[in-house]
Amino acid sequence: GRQRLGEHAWVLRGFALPDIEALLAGVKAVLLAAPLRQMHTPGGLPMSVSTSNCGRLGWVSDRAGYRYVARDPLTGRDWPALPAAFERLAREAAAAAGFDGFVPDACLINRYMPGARMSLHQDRNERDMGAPIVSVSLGMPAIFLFGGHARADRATRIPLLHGDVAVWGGVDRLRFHGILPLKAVPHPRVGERRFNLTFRRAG
Ligand code: MD5
Ligand code: FE
Repeated sequence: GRQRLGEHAWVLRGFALPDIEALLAGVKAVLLAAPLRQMHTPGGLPMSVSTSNCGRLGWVSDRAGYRYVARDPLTGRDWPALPAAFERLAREAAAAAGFDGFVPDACLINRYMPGARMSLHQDRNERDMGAPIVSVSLGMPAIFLFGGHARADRATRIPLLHGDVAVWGGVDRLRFHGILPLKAVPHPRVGERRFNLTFRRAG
């Protein structure tokens, strides 16, 4: 089913389930070439999620700020290519939410262990604000905070489960959002962790 969160924001329940094994194999392959690492906020604090990327551009954060770069600062190499299953899922999910022709050039992989969280923020480092963002949840459940256009706006709590895909664009693209601290509820296939794949048009 499709659950509408906003004018241009949808959760596609279980949309990724038919492709789960290909997605998990893709995550494994990407993380072998570009290992998970803890990024730091521009203020110097370590984030509680661990992160890597694939695609032409990857999101990084350090004392110099948030930005997209073509090379992994840890290895000095280009980020691994988007696995074919990633690209297809992102395109099909975007189309199912009304965004035809989405071709992502960046996939951020966030790994949440129990207790990890993401505080309320906006995604505003992408050049093309006309393109949607597609987010795929794998593993342990999370509670997503879907806020408004001001930080102080009340946020709705949305559970995101293994295989759910969320798509945001248009007037909903710049909403504040976050993830509450994860509870330790081991997932039978993925274990005590959650992966989130976030597909963007960054360049
Ligand atoms: C996550 N990641 O579960 C989330 C899912 C990030 C991040 O937020 O920046 O790495 S992405 C959900 C999202 C993206 C853009 C807009 C909105 C939600 N929204 O308007 O609610 O690791
Ligand atoms: Fe975000």
